Amino acid sequence: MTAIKTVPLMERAAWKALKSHADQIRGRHLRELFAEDSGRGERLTLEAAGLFVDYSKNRITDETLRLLVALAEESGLKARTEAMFTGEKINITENRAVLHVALRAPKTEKIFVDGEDVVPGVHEVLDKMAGFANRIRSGEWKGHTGKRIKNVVNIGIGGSDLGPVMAYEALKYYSDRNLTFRFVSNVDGTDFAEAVVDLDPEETLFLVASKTFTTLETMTNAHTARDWALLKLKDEKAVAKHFVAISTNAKEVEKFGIDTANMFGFWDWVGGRYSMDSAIGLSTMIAIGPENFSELLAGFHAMDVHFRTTPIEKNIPALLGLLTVWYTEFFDAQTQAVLPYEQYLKRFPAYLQQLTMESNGKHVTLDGTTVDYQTGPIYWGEPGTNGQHSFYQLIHQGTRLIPCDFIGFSKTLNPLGRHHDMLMANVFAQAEALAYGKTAEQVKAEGTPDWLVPHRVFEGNRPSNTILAEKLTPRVLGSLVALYEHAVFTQGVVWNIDSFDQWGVELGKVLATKILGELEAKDEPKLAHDSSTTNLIQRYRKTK
Ligand code: G6Q
Repeated sequence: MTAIKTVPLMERAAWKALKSHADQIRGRHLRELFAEDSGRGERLTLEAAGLFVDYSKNRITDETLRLLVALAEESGLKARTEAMFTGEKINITENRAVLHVALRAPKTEKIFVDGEDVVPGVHEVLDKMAGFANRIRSGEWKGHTGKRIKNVVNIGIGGSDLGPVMAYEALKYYSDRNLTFRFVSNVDGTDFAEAVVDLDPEETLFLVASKTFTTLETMTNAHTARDWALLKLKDEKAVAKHFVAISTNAKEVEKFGIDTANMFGFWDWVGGRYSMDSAIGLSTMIAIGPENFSELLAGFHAMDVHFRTTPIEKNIPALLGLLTVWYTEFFDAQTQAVLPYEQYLKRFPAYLQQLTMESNGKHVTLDGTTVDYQTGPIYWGEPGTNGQHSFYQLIHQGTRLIPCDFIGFSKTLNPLGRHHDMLMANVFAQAEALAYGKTAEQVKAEGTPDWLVPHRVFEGNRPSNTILAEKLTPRVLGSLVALYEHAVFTQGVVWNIDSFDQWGVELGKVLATKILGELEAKDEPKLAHDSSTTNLIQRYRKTK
């Protein structure tokens, strides 16, 4: 990759300036910042790719923004962005390009990896997926016994599961309701057992989604699915009609017994957590149809173009990424809440957890030096208004600073009386209350007895972004996911880490293997663990 000269974070001029600037800002209240500038709520907003973002309720001034932009520039954000978009191997620890942006590039674009334009291959797979999805949706594709496919079960884990589940739930409104979709990820047999409990193998299609096609959980579930299907279908030939693979590993797919004609490929430059718009999205395409899937890709692409071409000060993903850096480094924020006021986005926070935490949960810089600052915060959340009745208490009155992203829509997909206005009233009220709080004077003026006043005071000054779109459509979902993808990228550039490897996940893939042998051994195994692990293994062996 291009050698981009990176000065250690804390030695960058903009960082030093931000550090002393933060000392002044910490003492300022959002109430004052709004009072000083009546246009703040209109000025500190941006709009692109179908999303309107109000970032005025952040503990920032124009000077903060100027310094954060300077930090991004000094960190080489623009050059690193170009390196990603042009297929340089920016995932240095795996020596891979990082090209999820190619998955949604129009046919006319050219993106080269090792001298080869990857865009035609992307569209070839998309066309193949569309042909297949249409055959399932129309009933043309029949199961082994001639019955129509009514159930689609995606078997995958991590990046091969979270995107498909999230997208299916998010876009359920647009899905074919004659088809049932299930998602099996956990190696806990309960996951598989419950997913198929009411399904007929003759009408069920399994999508085995695994980039490597070696992941223990997925392969175990896929073999169990094969046994389950063959128990009724009683003919090996049935596998071809009831199993397709989504993978980069044709050899392993063949070994499993899936005809590679029924394999949908992708490439090593697509990271698992960045793969929902690759063939990994086949379940999404079957659910919502190829046209809606193209809309989803168009939304991703619109945000890609915005991110690549817009100056940092007007660039939504860059600014949101920088704000996360601001709170993580200078306000000790440990977490970031994502609060969609949209029931269809119920899996969005879980999806984002992987995207953000697997990407930026790193402790060394690109050159292997241990960082002397914080990196990726913990992302979490639940849909509103549910969360308001549980954990919001801590956000309002707890001792920690938790920046929040509120996500809402002007129009609901399910208009029912006053429901939607009530929902949206809560978004605006929560963000306002977090920013403004309630002073002791206000509480007293309400007639609260003195002893109760401290309990009812809300400090306020709690930052949030509000992201609004007109309606939850496939296109808007694409823009929203791409917004977070590029915000995460921006953070990673400032922190100078590899946002695209996942050695922690790789570790998990091998850790259990040794112990599995010990759990299953017929004779008492010789255990060489610590006394706690040994004791637990022995207890399990006795009681299993
Ligand atoms: C994603 C991670 C991880 C991965 C799963 C599944 O970025 O690498 O979540 O997606 O471990 O891997 P396979 O698709 O290879 O089965």
